Order: sequence, then C-alpha cells, then structure tokens
Amino acid sequence: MQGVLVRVVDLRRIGRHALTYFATAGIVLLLFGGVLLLFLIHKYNDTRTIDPLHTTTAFLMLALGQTSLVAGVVAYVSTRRSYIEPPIPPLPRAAVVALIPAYNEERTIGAVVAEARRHVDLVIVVDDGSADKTAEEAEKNGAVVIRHPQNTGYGAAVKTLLKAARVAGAEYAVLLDADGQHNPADIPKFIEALKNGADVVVGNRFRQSKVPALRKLGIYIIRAALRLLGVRIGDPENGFRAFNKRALEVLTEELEEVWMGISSQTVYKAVKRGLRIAEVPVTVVYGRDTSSESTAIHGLSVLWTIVWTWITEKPWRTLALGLASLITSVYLLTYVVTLFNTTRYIRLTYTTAAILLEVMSTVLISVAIASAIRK
Ligand SMILES: Nc1nc2c(ncn2[C@@H]2O[C@H](COP(=O)(O)OP(=O)(O)O)[C@@H](O)[C@H]2O)c(=O)[nH]1
Ligand SMILES: [Mg+2]
Repeated sequence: MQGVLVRVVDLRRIGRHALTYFATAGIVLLLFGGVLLLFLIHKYNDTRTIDPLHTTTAFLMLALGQTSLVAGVVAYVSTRRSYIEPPIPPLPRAAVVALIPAYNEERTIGAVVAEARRHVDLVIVVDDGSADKTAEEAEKNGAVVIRHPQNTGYGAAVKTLLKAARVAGAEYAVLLDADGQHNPADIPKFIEALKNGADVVVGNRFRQSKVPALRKLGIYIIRAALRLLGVRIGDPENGFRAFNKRALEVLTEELEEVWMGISSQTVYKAVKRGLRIAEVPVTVVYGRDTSSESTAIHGLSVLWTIVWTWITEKPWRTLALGLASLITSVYLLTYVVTLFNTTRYIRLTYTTAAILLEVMSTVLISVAIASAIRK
C-alpha cells in the first residue's frame, strides 16, 4: 500500500512541504469557513432560519481547517524527527573554507569548485543524494565531498556543511550555490567583511542583479515578515553568505530547517543571538536551470519557516498567546449568547472572531507544548 502511495504521490516530497501545504490549506479553509459563517449569521438575523446545507458546509470547513493546521504541525515535527544527521568524516584542517550544497548539478559544479579553490584553503561539497555525476565532478576538481545517502533538502545540506566547517577547524567559511548563480570571484569580499568584524555576512543581490519580478516580490514579502519580527536584512534569501568561527558554533546549535527556509532562519537566529551581520553586494545570475522549486511554493515555505521559528522560539510566549486567544474566545461567545437571549440577534463579527480565536488557541497551545518538550 505504501509503495503504491509513494509512487502515485511522492510522499517524501509532501512530508518536506507538510507545513506549507497543510497549514496554507488550513488557513484558506478557515478563511472560507469564517466568511460563510458571517454570511449564515447575517441571513439568520434577517430571516430567522438556518439553512442546514450551509451550516454543515461552514462547520466542515472550520473543522477541516483546524485539522489541516494541526496535521501540518504534526507532519512537520515528525519529518524533522525522522531526519538523521549524517556523520561528518575526518577532514583536513583549513583556515578558510568554501561550502557548496549541490543537488544534481553535474553541469556546473566542476567550474564552481575550481574557481572557488583559488580563494580558499579547502572546498567542501555536500552532494545531497544526486542522481547524476555531481560528486565525481566535484572531486575531480579538487573538492572534498560528503554524500547524503538520499536527498534531504537544501537546509539539511547547509547544516551538514556548517558542521563540516567546524570539523575542519575553519576560521572563516563561505557558503555558495553549486548551480553557477553565485560568482566565486566574490568570495574575497565576504572574507574581508568577516575580517572587518562581522560574524555573519550575507550577499545582497538587489544592487547589481536583474531579479525576476515574482522572485523579487517573494523576497520583499519575506523581508517584510522578518522586519515585523525585528530582523532587518536586505536580501534574507540570498544563499551566498559567510560565517566566522563564533557564528558557526552558535548556528550549528540553533538551525533546524532542512528545506529552503534555512536561509531566513539563519538570519533570524543570528540577529536574536546577537551576532553581528554585514551585507555585501553580489551578482546573482538567473537562467533556465537556476531554481528547482516554483517561486510560490518556495516563498510560502519560507514564510511558514519564519512563523514556525518565531512561535517555537519561546514556548511560554506561545502558550500565553494561545491562552489569551482561548480566554478572549470564551468571553466573546458568552457575550454573544447573553446578547442573543435578550435581543434574538447573533453578533456577526464576534461569533466568527470567537471561533477563529478558538482554532488559533488550539494550534498555539499544542505547538507551545510540543516545542517546550522537544529539547
Ligand atoms: N533544490 C535543491 N537544491 C539543493 C538541494 N540540496 C542542495 N541543493 C543546492 O542548493 C542550491 C540552491 O538551490 P536552488 O534550487 O538553485 O535554489 P534557488 O536558486 O534559491 O531557487 C543549489 O546549489 C542546489 O544544488 C535540494 O534538495 N534541493
Ligand atoms: Mg539556484
């Protein structure tokens, strides 16, 4: 049965995107359910009848929305639990390293490694379960290659690389993509910024690259979300970045995400842990094969990672928010019922708000408990 399912829908892929798919679907269902409820109450106040079909639909939407949100959280947590970190092999010691995550990049990896080697002491490539000759090409051009037994995602590759940099005893580590979008000739700029006192250096593509409109919009939304949480950074999704020894130590402890959201999570954690961040302008080249994921799914998954990072950061804050939502919800409902008993009218907005707050509280409280006992 499972074999058939895996063939029909790639379950591992869905697992990786569980939060994005389920939680987004949950929010959409809740919104529709909420609107339908508003409409229903409005009709009741007018006509004094309740349509059974509409009521059942609204109920189903709200129930499914809540289920979907919780399912997203549970699936997200369990995929992360089943992820086993690969062991890091012994590595030669190197003061300055380049770190390259690669997945099916046999056409470009060789040139990227060869060029990067001119600027660093050691190039480490994580081959994230490629089906092509990525690992061979990287080795042929002088990189040390760590192989993931199966494809586990960009974030997982980055986590392995940051650990590898520590094993190599690196003072400075520069992370860049294998698909040729980043120019290894920019590496010295990053190292210089580290030498000038930054703990983390992030590339900024907006000053000198032609970024496709939809990508740009996505990055602006992500940037705004981070800004809302007190993290100010120009290009949070830029994968061209660098770390000093202290940043490597702090971040290997903190990072969780195994997919694309790791870039924003890194910036968030770095700021919250008091690391000094600098930005340097870089050129990012766009072409036919430079992205594996659709911009919409990529962007949504990053947004959910940011939400997740924020709500799991302080379980007590999340628990307090959940309890506050629950109390407000109960208060609103009581008020609505009391009002109904005297006026025979149902307050539209209060009722809908009460139900949505109840759903929110369920999710927040369960996430708070899950993240408090996680470590
Ligand atoms: N897409 C993808 N890229 C991976 C994975 N593991 C490592 N990478 C590498 O991560 C880098 C960025 O991936 P890419 O799809 O180009 O992201 P984008 O340019 O931000 O759309 C590339 O060098 C990939 O080879 C993975 O599981 N999936
Ligand atoms: Mg790319």
